Amino acid sequence: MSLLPILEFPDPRLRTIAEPVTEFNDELRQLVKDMFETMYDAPGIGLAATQVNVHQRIITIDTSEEKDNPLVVINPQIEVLAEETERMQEGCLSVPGFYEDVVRPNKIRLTAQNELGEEYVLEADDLLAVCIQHEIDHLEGKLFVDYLSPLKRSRIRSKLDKLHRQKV
Ligand code: QAP
Ligand code: CO
Repeated sequence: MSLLPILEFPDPRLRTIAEPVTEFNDELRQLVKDMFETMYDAPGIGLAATQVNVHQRIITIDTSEEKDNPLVVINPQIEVLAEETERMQEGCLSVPGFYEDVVRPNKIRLTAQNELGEEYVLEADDLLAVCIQHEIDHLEGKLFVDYLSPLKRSRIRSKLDKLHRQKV
């Protein structure tokens, strides 16, 4: 098991579009384990492979209080089930320290595969629905800051740029 380094905004690698997973092998299962370890350590409720610089359609999620309900989401597809939207304060392990409101559909149906390649269907609402959409955005090279005003986004970018310069 190992903790994986997380890419941070505005790293251009976060803009990569992820490829579908075609081989459900031990290497994939090890990556999924490492992603859970990295996510729980952060701590976070969702992590997309894009964030650890692996450009395949793989997501780990656990929105439970007890951190005992891991969800593996591979090759996801979603369908919006309701007109209602949810305004929720979102954060992101790739945008550390910043939280802003984002509006998204609040009821979805997810079709995805687990780490064995088995397909499942799940209906989600509220936090889980928002988290799934946030993570699928990562696979498309999209970040929650893209939903904010250009001014807010550029303020976040300069603050993180400054922090990154101090680290080097
Ligand atoms: C996405 O985000 C999400 O800034 C998952 O310093 C978040 O796990 C979906 C985190 C909220 C819906 C609502 C963020 C950890 C974790 C930070 C996360 C930080 C440390 C974010
Ligand atoms: Co994120």
